[in-house]
Amino acid sequence: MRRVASAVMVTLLLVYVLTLTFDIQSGKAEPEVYLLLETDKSVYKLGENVTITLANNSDETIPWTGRFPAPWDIFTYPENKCVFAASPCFCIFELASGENVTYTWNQSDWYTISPVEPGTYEVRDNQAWGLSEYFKIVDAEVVVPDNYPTIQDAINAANEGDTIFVRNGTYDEYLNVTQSLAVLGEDAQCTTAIGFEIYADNVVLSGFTMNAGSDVGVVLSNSSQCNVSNNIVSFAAFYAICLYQYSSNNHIMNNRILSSVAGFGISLMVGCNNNTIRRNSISQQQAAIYILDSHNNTIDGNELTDNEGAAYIDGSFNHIYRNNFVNSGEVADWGENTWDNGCEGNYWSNYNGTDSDNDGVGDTYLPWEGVDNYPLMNPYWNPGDIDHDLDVDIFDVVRCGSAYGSTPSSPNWNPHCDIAEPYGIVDILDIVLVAGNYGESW
Ligand SMILES: [Ca+2]
Ligand SMILES: [Ca+2]
Ligand SMILES: [Ca+2]
Repeated sequence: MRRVASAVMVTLLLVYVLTLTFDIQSGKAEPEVYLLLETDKSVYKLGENVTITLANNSDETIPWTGRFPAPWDIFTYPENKCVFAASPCFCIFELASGENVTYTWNQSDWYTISPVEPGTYEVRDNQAWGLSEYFKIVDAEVVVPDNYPTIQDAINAANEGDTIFVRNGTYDEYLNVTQSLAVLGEDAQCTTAIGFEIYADNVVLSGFTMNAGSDVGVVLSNSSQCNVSNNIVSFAAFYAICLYQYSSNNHIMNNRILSSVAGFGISLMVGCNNNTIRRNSISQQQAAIYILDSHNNTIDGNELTDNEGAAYIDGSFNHIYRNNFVNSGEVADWGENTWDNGCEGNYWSNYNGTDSDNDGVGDTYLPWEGVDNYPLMNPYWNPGDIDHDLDVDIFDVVRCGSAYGSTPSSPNWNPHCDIAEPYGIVDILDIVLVAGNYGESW
């Protein structure tokens, strides 16, 4: 009875959330005018001025229709706390064709009258035009090239734990990091180096393009608890990102690895355990994933496209699931590894089995490629797509609603619905994640 009552409550809540979503969507002004909201940089040093420009690129004069008089506010992201709001920063009531207004924000929180914290911020128009731009504020002790002309000079001069912020530019340097540092490029598309060798724990490397050539893009050796994320390895002849030896508990996330001559995308060599390889995209490699004598690593949510070999694995107890292997050759698994999370495996573009119970997981030709007992019928793309049919709709909501409150021992348990922490229970946070993605399609 209690479960029925809570299911009814969840359904009511969902209807409310969905109605809200529709209201917001229908109430939103269509972008009939061509306005541009921009910041002058994507990453700022703490305390540096942020210049925000609103430009009218249309043929018509645009009047402000909403609140007086500022056309935008600044929020923390993702907390969405306002740090700068409609105060009389501009006294303008219209913007003529071809005109723009700029405002320089000194990173002061207008409510607390104190400097804001480092983090991600969003500047968003308050006239319902749907304009929004994100920027980052980093707490960097050292800026390249402002303080040092080369990245290596900055690394050598830095103290343990410092953050080095590297502005856009091409740095013809192959870098050695031998102490705990954060090295942050301004914009991965525009901050280029040859590659990085890391020989220290707790290193953060983010925001670079590695044009590695005959060198390795990023190599970690005896390095643990490092975070290598949001980088592009545009060309590496042999190894793009390589955990070479005794490097454990690292996060390798959101990197993009592009074509190479005969290379390996992400490699884990000797004694590299408990690493997380998540949401990277890897294309045109001899082998996208290569694991040698390494254990307990998690490889999930990666996009592997047009590789000669999908994965060569000579290690055990690794977890490989929710990856999309698109046109990506053979799999060789010489160890004892898990290719699913208990209910979902990977998507294989060559899988031609059938799904008789319509849960989005194939039921024939198992295990696919000799490894995957739960091959997905469609690419993995959105946690809210419970039935893996490439949209988040009422069927996904209903599946989650009927599993509400369940744990693995419950009769209505559906592991597909357990998409948000805490895992092991389908609760309101799982429902909220589905509702938050409602209406999305692939
Ligand atoms: Ca099935
Ligand atoms: Ca769906
Ligand atoms: Ca959960």
